[in-house]
Parts: sequence; C-alpha cells; structure tokens
Amino acid sequence: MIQNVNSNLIKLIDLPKISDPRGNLTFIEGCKHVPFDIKRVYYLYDVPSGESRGGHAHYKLQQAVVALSGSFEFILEDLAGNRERIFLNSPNKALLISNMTWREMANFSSGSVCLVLASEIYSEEDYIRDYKEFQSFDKKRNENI
Ligand code: T46
Repeated sequence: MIQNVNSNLIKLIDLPKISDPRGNLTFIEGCKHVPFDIKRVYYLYDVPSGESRGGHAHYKLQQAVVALSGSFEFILEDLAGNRERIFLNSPNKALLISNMTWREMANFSSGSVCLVLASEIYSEEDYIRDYKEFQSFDKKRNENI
C-alpha cells in the first residue's frame, strides 16, 4: 500500500495516475491507497504568502495530505524528537501523517491547495496544541518503561 517510505517520519504514497490526451486523473480509495477509512476531507487554500499553519499533533487522527495545486512544506516531528521537512508539489503523491506527530506547514505557494484526508471526524479533544505537552509524552512513556 505504502509504496515509497522515505523514513520513519516521511511516508509518501504514490497514488494512481491515469493519463490520456484529455489530461490526468488521480483517485484515492480509503483502506486501499491510504491505510484508513476516510471519514473527513478538508482543504486549505488562499493561504497568504509567508503564513504558516499547524503547530499541533493529534492523539488518534491519521491523515494523508496531497498538494492538489501549487506547493508547500510540512515539518514533522515524532515523540523521539526526530524532525524532518518535506516539500510537496505533486497531486499524485500523498504524505501520510501518523497520530502523535507534531506538524507545521509553511511556504505555501500562491494558489496552492492542500487536500487532507482524515481517519476521524473533527474533534477538538483530539488536538495537542501545546508543544511542551506534546514533548512531555515521550518523557511519560519513558517513565512507564
Ligand atoms: C491538520 C492540518 C494539516 C473545523 O471546525 N473542522 C475541521 O475539520 C478542521 C480541520 C478545522 N476546524 C476548525 C478548527 C479551527 O477553529 O477550523 C479552525 C482552523 O483549524 P486549525 O487551526 O487546526 O487549522 P490548521 O490548518 O492549523 O490545521 C488543519 C487541521 O486542523 C489539522 O488537523 O493536521 O490542517
């Protein structure tokens, strides 16, 4: 399913791309092209130049992110403190984001559209918006070992 795993943090999925003289078509099926049932779809657009978004993690939510148009960057950090940056600009690649991953988004190009497929419906209780709290989970986990 995940055809292109670049690292523990950066998991890029190659999506199907049907090309013919009329153009390209890409499709995504839940539990097939992404490893979860898709319960919600949302998209970010008209992000002003220089603006950044994100700055949170999710307890449970898994997501797949596609640059439908234009480009932007995701900076991901796991509980062990590993931090990686990825540039997304391809409508036939999806970045898989596991739960308990801190993310920031930056450098949105003009006219970019960021599509997000989500494994859960929206719940503010699922967010960790405090970076120190996110980091403390690693400590809590280590204390329990
Ligand atoms: C994520 C990144 C990639 C809703 O009411 N329903 C929704 O489904 C979503 C996604 C958001 N909202 C509300 C919650 C906030 O009042 O929309 C407002 C903006 O959300 P937020 O500041 O979390 O937006 P981003 O762009 O920082 O983050 C979003 C998602 O929330 C998040 O899950 O991983 O995109």
